[in-house]
Amino acid sequence: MNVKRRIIFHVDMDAFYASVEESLNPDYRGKPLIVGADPKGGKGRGVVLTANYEARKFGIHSGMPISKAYKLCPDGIYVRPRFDKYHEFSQRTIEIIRKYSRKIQRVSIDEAYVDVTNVVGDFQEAEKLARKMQSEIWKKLGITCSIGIGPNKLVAKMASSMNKPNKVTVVEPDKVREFLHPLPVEKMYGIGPKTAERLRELGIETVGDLANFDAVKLAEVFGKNMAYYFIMLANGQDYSEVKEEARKSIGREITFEEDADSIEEILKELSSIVDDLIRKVKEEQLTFRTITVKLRYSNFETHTKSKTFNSIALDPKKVLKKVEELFFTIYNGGQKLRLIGVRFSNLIDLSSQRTLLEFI
Ligand code: TTP
Ligand code: MG
Repeated sequence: MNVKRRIIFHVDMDAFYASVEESLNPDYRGKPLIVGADPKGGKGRGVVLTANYEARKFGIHSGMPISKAYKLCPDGIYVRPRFDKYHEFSQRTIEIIRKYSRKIQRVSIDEAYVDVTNVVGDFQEAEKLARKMQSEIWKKLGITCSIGIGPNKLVAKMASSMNKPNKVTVVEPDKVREFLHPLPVEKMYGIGPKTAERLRELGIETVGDLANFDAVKLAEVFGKNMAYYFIMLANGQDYSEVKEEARKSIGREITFEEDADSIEEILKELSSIVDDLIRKVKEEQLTFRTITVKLRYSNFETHTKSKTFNSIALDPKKVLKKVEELFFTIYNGGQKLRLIGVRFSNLIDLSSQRTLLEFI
């Protein structure tokens, strides 16, 4: 069987929570910024969630006690996390990536695999595509990411983490071993610090040492399955697919810069969300039957309301009317709004329906 050579991206946002904060407050750019618990002048409890690259120069990293970070960098900017913003940026990033290839697997709030095998002809074209993706994300969202490109998910993941921030790292199939073998074993994805210690006891220091180690001896120590897994890793082999999640819905949420109480402002926002979503739905040759409206008040009280229709005309004005009706069934005019969102679900793929009709 002639298996087509795959080309996979691993996209990982740089200092993600901190980048979003910088995008929302450009004054923070170029200064050490730490997202996490309140340092309370060095007496605060809790940890650093992430730090931008300026703050990392002081030795600050994710998971560090905030009091220690404060000692290392008392003049840094310390902000509390705003998870709804991070989810919003994450969602919007995925929507940008989806324009390049629909075969996407999200693995966390800030990383995704993208299979571009059917989108580009070779690794050179893949690199160009990655740079275009990076610059579109930067232009539209004001955040940077690093992209690893490889013949499989494992290599792509290793490549993106090797070179940050705002980098593209390409590892072509015949360069995989060259790329992986000099790395210390604990740098290998899938090998934790405890396993690395046991490997070191066997004299295995680098990924290359692991690849060249006697397989029988390895199996005696770790068992057959584990040994097989290590050898696959050390040779950069991975046959797992980019598992595309079936698209269940398409939505957009907006957190107001300042909590909103003007109905004009809210309706204007709803209208722009609907326009944006209808455009995307059309682009992806989809239609939908269910509309959900969500709102969150200043005190974080959250309400949603959904309605399913037999069919919906993809006309922004008509859809907006339905969205507004749903909105007014849950909106209490006396309270300020923090967030507003619209989601379309019960999606129908028109492109596959069309081919189905051609068969009849
Ligand atoms: P990461 O991708 O691990 O880190 P990062 O994006 O901040 O930095 P890098 O440039 O090295 O990729 O994690 C993504 C986000 O997840 C991060 O911005 C904050 C959050 N996070 C935590 O809340 N706790 C943690 O311990 C880690 C590692 C991340
Ligand atoms: Mg990241």
